[in-house]
Amino acid sequence: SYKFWSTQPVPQFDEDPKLLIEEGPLKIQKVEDIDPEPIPLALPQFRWVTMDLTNDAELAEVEKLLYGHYVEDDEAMFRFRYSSSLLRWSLLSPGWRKDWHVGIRSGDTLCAFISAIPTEMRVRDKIIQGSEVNFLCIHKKLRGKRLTPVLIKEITRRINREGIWQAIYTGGIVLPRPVSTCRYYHRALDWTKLYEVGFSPCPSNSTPVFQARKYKLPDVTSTKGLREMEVKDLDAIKELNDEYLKRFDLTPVWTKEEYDHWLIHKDSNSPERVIWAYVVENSEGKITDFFSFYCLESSAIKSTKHKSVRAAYLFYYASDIALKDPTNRLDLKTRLNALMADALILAKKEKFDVFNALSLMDNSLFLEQQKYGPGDGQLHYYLFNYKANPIHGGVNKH
Ligand code: YNC
Repeated sequence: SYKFWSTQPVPQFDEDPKLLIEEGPLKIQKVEDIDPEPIPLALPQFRWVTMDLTNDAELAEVEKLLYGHYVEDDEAMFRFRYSSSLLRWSLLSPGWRKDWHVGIRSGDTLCAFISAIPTEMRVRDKIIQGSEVNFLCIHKKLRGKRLTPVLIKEITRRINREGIWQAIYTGGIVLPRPVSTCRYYHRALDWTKLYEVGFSPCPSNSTPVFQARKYKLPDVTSTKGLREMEVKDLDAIKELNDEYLKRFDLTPVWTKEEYDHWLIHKDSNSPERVIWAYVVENSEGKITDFFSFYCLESSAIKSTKHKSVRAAYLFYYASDIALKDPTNRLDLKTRLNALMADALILAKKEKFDVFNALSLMDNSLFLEQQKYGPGDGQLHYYLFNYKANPIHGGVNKH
């Protein structure tokens, strides 16, 4: 019984998911009919605030709220630790709106947050001008008070006021009704640290020494022509990735500016580096492949030995092998394994402890061979105000 979600324009669990349906919006509205006033807050000490994330002090407040109260694993051993650089990358993307960085203050203290960024997405053959909702977080002392529906209604109102009616969001919990579900996979880079911090258990038929050896990596990469991506590669990468993504049912549609934002590291605005991207340039100067990963640390809440785990998350990648002959899965498998082996080596060099990937895109072709293991966590993908048939392999998330 989802008291709130049963009232929202999302597919419900009692609707047969196996029936093929015509895909599209569930509810059509007009901007004039959207209330210009904020959703009322029941308690007098609470007030709505719009956070200015270009202001370092306000950004630090969001960072602090998430640091103490954002997503944890089931055993409360780890909590996502979004750095200010990562928040800037995630929330100040092209077209961002200040109005969509929504907080609730109690007195001067920021005690809840929710955000959205604009994004164009493609669901099968249809393009949607939508939004991506993320960083819903309520202070631990204010849980269970039904603040979540208020935050969601307020961000929905602010998005609708801009004439946008669809959203994509993800979560570890089951709500009505996932359009896709993925599993997290983890590949140890520093197995000993992951063991000490309680992330990786030692199998009963193994020893710590054997495990550490199992995950050892070469010192240097092996793909010829592999180098860091640069601004001059943007047009080639856009062309390659746009083509590659056509093979999937749910994808973002990026402008060149968005490729630049999401893939190119900029020294100037991030003290801590967030994104790494590499391309393969062949002897004729053509870009044939690329891959990327971003950095998201987790606080090790219970460890006395380590403060945090530094995780690389596989982001977008593409190979022109998939485009030359779409039926040839074997060559694609060989190529992706070579690329992903190099990604592990580069991430290890950059001092990451673990490499994470989801069961989406073409990842099934390399996860096992690259010694990833399935995690406990599932990630459910949701579309707001859009009915769609089930999709296998969602988009990436950051
Ligand atoms: C969740 N994660 O089911 P029902 S992911 C959505 N997403 O409603 P209360 C959630 N809904 O069942 P609490 C949710 N978690 O009665 C719970 N709910 O229908 C629903 N954790 O509200 C829940 N961040 O305020 C129930 O719950 C109702 O105090 C209960 O707070 C929940 O960012 C939460 O995991 C998650 O900070 C805020 O536990 C809190 O327990 C917390 O009494 C740690 O709420 C951090 C955490 C979630 C990360 C994320 C994506 C959010 C998507 C939100 C939906 C967006 C819809 C699209 C809007 C735009 C539309 C357009 C156009």
